[in-house]
Formats: sequence, C-alpha cells, structure tokens
Amino acid sequence: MRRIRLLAMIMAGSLAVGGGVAAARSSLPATGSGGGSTASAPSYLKDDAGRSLILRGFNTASSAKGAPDGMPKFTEADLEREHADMGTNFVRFLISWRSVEPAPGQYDQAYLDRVEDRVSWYAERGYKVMLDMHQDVYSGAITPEGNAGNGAGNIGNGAPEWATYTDGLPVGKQDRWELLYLEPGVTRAFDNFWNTTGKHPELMEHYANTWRAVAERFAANDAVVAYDLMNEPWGGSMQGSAFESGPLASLYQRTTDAIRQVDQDSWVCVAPQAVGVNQGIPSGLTKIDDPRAGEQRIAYCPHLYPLPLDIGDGYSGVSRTLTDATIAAWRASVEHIAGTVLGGAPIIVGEFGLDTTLPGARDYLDRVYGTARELGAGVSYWSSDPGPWGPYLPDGTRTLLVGTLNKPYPRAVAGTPTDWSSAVDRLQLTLHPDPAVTAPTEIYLPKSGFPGDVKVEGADVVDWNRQSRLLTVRTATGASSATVTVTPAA
Ligand code: IDC
Repeated sequence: MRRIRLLAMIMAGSLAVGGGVAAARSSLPATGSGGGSTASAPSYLKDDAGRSLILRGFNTASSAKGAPDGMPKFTEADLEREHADMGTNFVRFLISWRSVEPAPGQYDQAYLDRVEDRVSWYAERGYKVMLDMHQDVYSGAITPEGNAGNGAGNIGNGAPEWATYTDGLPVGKQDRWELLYLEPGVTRAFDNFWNTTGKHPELMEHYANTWRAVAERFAANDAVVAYDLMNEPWGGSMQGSAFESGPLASLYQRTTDAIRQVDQDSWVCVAPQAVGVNQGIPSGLTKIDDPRAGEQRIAYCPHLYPLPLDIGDGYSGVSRTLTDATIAAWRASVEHIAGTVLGGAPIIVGEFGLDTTLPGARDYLDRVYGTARELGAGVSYWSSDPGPWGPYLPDGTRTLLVGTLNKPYPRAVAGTPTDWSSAVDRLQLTLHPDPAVTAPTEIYLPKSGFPGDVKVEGADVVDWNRQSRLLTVRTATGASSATVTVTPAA
C-alpha cells in the first residue's frame, strides 16, 4: 500500500511539474549540435594534461556498505577482469562517514590506507576515481539486521552511530529498502543531521571536516579526480527545493570550502535530492561557489532510476514509453542544473542500473549511454556487485552488461569532442583540437576485430597499444577539426 502511495506521489509530482522543466529548458541557448536537443555545449572534466575525459565505469561496490573494514568484496583480479572485458576507465568508489570518523573528531587513517590501496589498483591501470561518501537510509545504526524484512540484512549505511539521533522514534519494517526513508526514526535522524530540529548544529560541521580529512589524504593523488559529497541526499521532513536550496546547498558549500583548504584541484560533485529527481522531476538545487583560484571545479552528479522499469515490464511496452518520457524530463532537468544553475558544470551520472534480465535491458542501456554521450557525461553504472544487475553472476558468468558496455570510446580527448558515436562495429569521433594540449587523444578499442580499419582526417595515428587497447592519435598543427573513424576487420 505504502509503496504504491510513494510511487503515486512521485508520478504525480512528475506530471505536475513537467511543464516547468520544459519551460526552463527552452530558455537555454540551443546549439542544435548533431540534431540533438543539447541545451548548452557539454563541458568535461579535464586530466592533468588538459584533455577532456570521457569516463565509463562502475560503482564499486554495495558490498562495502556493511563490511566491518569498509572495503568492497572486490579484488585486484576482479578489476583486471573488468578492465580486460570492458575497457573501463572510471570508478565511483564507495566510502563512508562511519568508516572515516568512527569517533567524533578521530579520523581512521588505517581505513584511508585501505582506500588508498584500492585506489592504487585503479591508478596502475590508468583509471580515474571518484570517491563517493555513501549513505542509504542515513545509517546502519538505525536499520539493524533483518529490519527490512526482506532478507537483505543491514541495508542502512553511512553515518556513524554517534551521529545518529532518532530521539527514540521508531523505525518499522518495510519490504523495500527505499521505504525505510519514510519511517519516523529515519526522518528524525535526518532532521537532526540537517539541524532542522535546532539541536545538532555540530553534525554538518563534522561531515565537512570528514571530507577535509579525506581530501587531505587524496589531494596529491592524480588518480582521484572527484569527490561525490553525499549519496542520494534526503531532507527528512524538509523536501524539494526548500531542502535543496536550504540545508543541502549549505552543507555543500561548507564541505566545498573545507575541501578547498587542503585540495585545490579535485572536482567537487554535487547531487540533487534523490527521490523524485532520480525519476525526472526538476531539482531546486542552487549554485555552489568554488573558492579555488581559476575556473570552478564543481560537477553535477545526478542519478537516474525511472520508476516504470521497476513496475514489471522492464524496457518494453508501456513502461518503455513511460521510461523514455522520464529520461527526456530527467535530461532537461540535468541540463538546467548543470548548464544554468551551476554555470556549465560537467555531468557525471553517478548511478543508473537495472536488472539485466528484464525485457529490453540492452536497449535501455544503449539509450542511457547514448544520452550520456550527448550530454558529455561520465557514467558509473550501479554496480559491479555480482548478480543480475552487475556484469557478472556470483559464479563468474557474464551478464549481457559486459557485451553491451564493451564498445569503443574516446577516453581522453586533446580538445573538445564535438560529435562522436560508438557501436560494437564502429567508432567515429570528431573533435575540436585545443592547441594548448600537447598530449594525444586516446581511444579505447575492444578486442572484437579492432583496430581493423582506421581513418583519420586532420590527425595522425601515433600508436596502437595492443596491451592497453588504446589507439593514440595526434591532431595536425593548425587543424580546426579532426575526425577519426575506426571499424573492425571483417
Ligand atoms: C542498493 C543495493 C541493495 C541494498 C540497498 C540498501 O543494491 O543490495 O540493500 O542499496 O543499502 C540507490 C542507492 C544504492 C542502491 C541502489 C540500488 O544509492 O545504494 O543500492 N540505488 O537499489 N539509489 C537508487 C537505487
């Protein structure tokens, strides 16, 4: 019953505010590039050489949430397999407040050592890492074993026990973990965190300082490029734009300021309220100021979880039509926040994912990656955990995700990608070279017959590395545009 009400509430919200999104979008400058509906030219995270990064990878991993040592069940061999099978270059790596600050003001350096150790696996393979301060339902301290009644175990995670104040309010059982957000004890824990109760001004301060401790550790680490400040924020009793423009924006600002005391260069990623916005309703998030010298390094990192996919049909029939409508509304909302509110922030889709056994799963994946490409967005798929949502089943069998994700793509572009397309049997990239960037453009090519036939205009092939499967091209001096087309050998 309750689930239906929540879904109805979100759907109603989506219908009621849909017009607002469209209006916001039409007021943006239209570039009309590639015949798409890009509201403003995408912007990209840059690597140290100044190249535009196209980030493709996974969330790793949900298994970290309840683990006593805070580490995912994911080995270096697992990363090796992922890299060989899909050529990923990015990870959204889950960390948690409870693990960084197990007691007030005490930062667990041994935990950060373990994180750093995992980061080094990624660094050795040329990956970029986004650290994600994960939470679901606030904290493990309020959703003890078995609470959800679905055998999922300890599903709440994030805040340390000492920062969890439910004021004695109950947390009942729910058959879907998301619905625990509606329980009175969970609402109160969030209200105390955001200090809407007026009783705990210290908690947000602790949170910002926790991030500073993390940033201090990773500031000089070239592989760590971004900090995702809070997974799926929830306002407790305060919802929508009152929450997003109020306590959420204020937490983001304080945390950004704290990070910048120790790290000038990493990107700070902000996300909207999750419920509703993940399903395509507009966000009321407001601007965050980056105090660093030079250009802003704030990225927008929303999640995408269309409700119709959950309702049973997967991506087919009426739920496909509704999912497409959700994606269109979500895209308009994302372009508005990244383009207008945040002033041209790059986008990373921090999470999206589905049960790959659902009908139409492959089409849905192609649809979302296509949208991300048009937005210039990085993507971290939820998640690498073994199972039907992930790339591998627990016995190691590949799901359809592996073949669907393993496509050629430009990983680092010496300029701006103005148009690119990717299919299992073809990669085409057109870029506007940046003469200030001396490093070459790198393109990942899967094993299936690539590199085969390589055509370049306004550029030269510098190298093909069979080991890393990277094709390296350098644009001709003075060229205003370059195009690379690669098709596999027949
Ligand atoms: C899910 C895990 C599931 C776990 C639950 C609660 O897949 O095993 O029981 O979290 O800890 C999100 C969250 C992400 C969720 C994911 C899938 O950010 O933590 O993982 N999801 O449900 N938001 C929307 C979906």
